[in-house]
Amino acid sequence: MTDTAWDSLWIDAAVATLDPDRPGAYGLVPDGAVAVAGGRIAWAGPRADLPPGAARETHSAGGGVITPGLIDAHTHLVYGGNRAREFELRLTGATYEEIARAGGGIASTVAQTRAADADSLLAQARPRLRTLMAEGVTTVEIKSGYGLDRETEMRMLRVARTLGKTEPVDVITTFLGAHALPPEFAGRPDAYIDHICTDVLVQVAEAGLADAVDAFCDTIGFTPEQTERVFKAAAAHGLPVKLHAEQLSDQKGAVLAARYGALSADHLECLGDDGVAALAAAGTVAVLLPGAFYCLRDTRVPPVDRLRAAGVPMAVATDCNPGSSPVTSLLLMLNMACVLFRLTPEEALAGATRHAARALGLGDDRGMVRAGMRADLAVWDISEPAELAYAIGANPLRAVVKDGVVRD
Ligand code: DI6
Ligand code: FE
Repeated sequence: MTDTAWDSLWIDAAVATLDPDRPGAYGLVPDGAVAVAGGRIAWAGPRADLPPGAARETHSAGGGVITPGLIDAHTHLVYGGNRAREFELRLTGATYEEIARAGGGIASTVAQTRAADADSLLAQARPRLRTLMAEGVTTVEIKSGYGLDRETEMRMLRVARTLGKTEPVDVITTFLGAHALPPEFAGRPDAYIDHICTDVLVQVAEAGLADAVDAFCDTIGFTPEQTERVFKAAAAHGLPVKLHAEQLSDQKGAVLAARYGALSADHLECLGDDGVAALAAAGTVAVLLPGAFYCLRDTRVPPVDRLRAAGVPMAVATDCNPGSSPVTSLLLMLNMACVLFRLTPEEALAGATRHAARALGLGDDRGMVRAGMRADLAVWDISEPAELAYAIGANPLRAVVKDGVVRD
């Protein structure tokens, strides 16, 4: 037999493959090995079963744990300014909805984002992205939605694409033109949706700037009818959809999203049984965002027991945004998903790997340590995977492999 030639080999690790085809929690291989070739995982399994092969480089994980690179499947991390003042207001009793209705909230970030040029947006977003990356994130989704005019929406998406090209991380972009009503369309939401569908989304799609289309279906966002028009326009351009659904009220957004075969329905604090059933039937991922729940001091917990019982895959993401979730720690979200939403640490980690990949339409490509998958790995100085969700404020990251290459 000829020995295989690998680019690199990782040993001295427990490998939390997150591969459901492997027995046991986390798909854990206690004394594992991972071989990498051509930016892909060539082999993963018990070290004792490693086929004969030679690697150009052998890396020790130091007795730690290897997981798939983390995936943050829901962020709004490109924006101008911040909303610390609004945070202060909320602490004196104003609600998120009251601030939004008074012209603050998302509208205030829209004004600051419109005023920022691409360089300024890049300079503001890059540290946020790097903070996520420092915790082992190898893929991140970034939404538009703070421009709400063609020029600024496209600028946000170009900045997101630039981040993906200039940082060793994959950026998946989502067009969120239907995030809020811009001031120039005050009182005319249907006209704004027309503008999105016939102008902005068309230009965004033709420029190849978006990988998916999202909307905010809620009392301070858009109605299900308006959302459906956006979904139809997305479908006409061959773009998959996702939805901010049931965050503040039950608008039956998840049912609508499922009807359009959405990749994900996100937030879901107010999700009803009909929504759970629809997500299960459509195979749509439920993206849980404990940072927004926590920062808004929400008391309605997403129906995790019912989602679990129905077999709906649950992802966990930061929702990194200046208003409801100024969060740049995905590890903290794993902890909050467990403590606030009662996920198990294994479910939380699957939510930031395998299910997060699926929420981005990348489930066949990443999110597991399995032969054939992209070689995106995080190497941790921990002795068991539950430590990732258990500890708060610890960052046990030892190394990151992106497309087979060790990231600096
Ligand atoms: N829900 C959210 O949590 C974010 N957007 C949305 O539709 C918040 C956006 C913001 O407050 O700036
Ligand atoms: Fe969001």
